Amino acid sequence: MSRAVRLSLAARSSLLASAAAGLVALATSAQAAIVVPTAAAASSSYGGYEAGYAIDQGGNAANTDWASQGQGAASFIDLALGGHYRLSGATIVDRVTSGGGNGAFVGGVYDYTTQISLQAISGIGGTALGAAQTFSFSVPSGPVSLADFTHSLTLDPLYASYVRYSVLGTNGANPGLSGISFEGELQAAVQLPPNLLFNGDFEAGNTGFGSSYAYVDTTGPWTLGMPATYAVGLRANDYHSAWAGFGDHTSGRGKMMILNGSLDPDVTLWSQSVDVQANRPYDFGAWIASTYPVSPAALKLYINDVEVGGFGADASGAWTSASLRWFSGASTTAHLRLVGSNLEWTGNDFALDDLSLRGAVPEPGTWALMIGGFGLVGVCLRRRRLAAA
Ligand SMILES: [Ca+2]
Ligand SMILES: [Ca+2]
Ligand SMILES: [Ca+2]
Repeated sequence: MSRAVRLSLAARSSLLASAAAGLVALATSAQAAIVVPTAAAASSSYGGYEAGYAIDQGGNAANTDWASQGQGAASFIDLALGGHYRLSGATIVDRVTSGGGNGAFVGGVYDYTTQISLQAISGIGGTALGAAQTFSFSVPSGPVSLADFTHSLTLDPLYASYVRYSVLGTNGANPGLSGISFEGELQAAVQLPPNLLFNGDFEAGNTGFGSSYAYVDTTGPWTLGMPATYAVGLRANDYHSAWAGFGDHTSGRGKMMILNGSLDPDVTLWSQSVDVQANRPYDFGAWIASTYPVSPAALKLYINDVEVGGFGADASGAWTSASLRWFSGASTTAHLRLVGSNLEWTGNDFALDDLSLRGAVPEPGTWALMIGGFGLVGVCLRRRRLAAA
């Protein structure tokens, strides 16, 4: 009996940790499995060598590389695991196409990564959690094969929902990764509250949202050359030859909203209305990247014509996240509206992806109720097991 109580307390503290991390624990299990990251975002990427190539699957995945753009030993890539895991091992494949084109094994050992670290982080683009684990490799000599780029690592158990792979040593300017997977046990399935926005990832194309910018349907070297225009596409440089060619935020290979910022204030660049519950906190999330290095965009979010807050783009090709909290008050509808507050012509060019509006995760005061509820589920399962025995 006392043992059951202790287990139950452990389960509760694990739930508390999950809740603190902004995750809702739904179930637990303990089965060792290969864990393939579900999403990746890199510190920088060469066009055609986006972060998604580090986690792609299928026949030619071992020959497709993410390559950092000139960041050398400061390069890193953040990985989402799609759940909370106890990781005991990792298999990494260094990039294999240095000296050739992406998609075919070259085996060039320039850009070879000689030291890395793996560390749990709070989310993609988030903060470090706990200690980093560091590993070193020697540059192979002579004829090379895929095996010379493949490293199997044993981890001190690394508890993580997100992992940062950091390059600490390399003999080239553009290190990267061809592939990465982990071995681990699922600790808790995680599920964020549902995204209330439709087509926030833009994968459905130019649909489900409003904009006072002019929609551009055609690719070309200058089709997004004018202010207050936008497209929904795969790469910014498909619409403006001076812009960067990085992949979308969702998968590195999907669609995003690509915009040339307006010169006029208060022009709606994106809007959508959704139903909400009264008197509840909601979190708006967005990912934004500059498509041109000059004068990064700055945006403001209005909900029901009240300014909620602002966020801005960073460097060209670098996805950064924004999170703004809004209280619904008496409202049962939220009309979200994004406008630009940088009104420059030169620069002020950017991409948006993975917009979301979600009910805020429970506040500390409501954890007790939530955990009490899970405790009851545990009691029911134990009774059923006793009855079966
Ligand atoms: Ca790959
Ligand atoms: Ca997308
Ligand atoms: Ca512009």
